[in-house]
Amino acid sequence: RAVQPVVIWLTGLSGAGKSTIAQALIPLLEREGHRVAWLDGDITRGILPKLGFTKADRDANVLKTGFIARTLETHGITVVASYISPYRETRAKVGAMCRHFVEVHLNTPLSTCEARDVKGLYAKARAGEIQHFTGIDDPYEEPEAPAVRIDTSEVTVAEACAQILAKVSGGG
Ligand code: GGZ
Repeated sequence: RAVQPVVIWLTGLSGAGKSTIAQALIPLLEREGHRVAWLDGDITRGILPKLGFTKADRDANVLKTGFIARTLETHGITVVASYISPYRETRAKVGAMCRHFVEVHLNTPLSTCEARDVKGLYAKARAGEIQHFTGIDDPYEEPEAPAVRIDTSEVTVAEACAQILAKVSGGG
């Protein structure tokens, strides 16, 4: 019997570990029989017209992604989406669109994300070279009741994936 598709939505600050966990999760889901599509903010943002980081642009980015996720889910594809998606209400709209939605909050502390600074963006934001950077001078509204909350400064990638898989297999 085919496994039930699911939309796994990873939200959190830049550097919280969204893309890393998404990539680690995909083969594990595939092993359980899911066909998986990965939608990542940093990649889909390149699709024209290019969106910026105002609330309107972030909402458009997230809602369009939600529509794609829902469409894929309808056709039997499990989706792993990794987006900062900073606005609670917008995430809720996406959650309501999807049939089986698992919200995962990576609540890695800002201090850890900033220390990692993989792309040097936090340094630029602190220097005022980038404006409206999430966590620095732009908001991040934490989920109130996510299916899973993971601080990637405290658990390994494998442990984080296991926690998410437990929710997926358990019906969200
Ligand atoms: C936040 C920014 C910004 C600003 C560029 N604020 O960690 P990254 O680098 O590789 O991925 C982040 C990406 C954010 O895209 P999302 O589509 O996930 O954002 S949202 O859901 O809010 O629409 C980050 C980089 O772009 N980046 N400028 N000002 N992140």
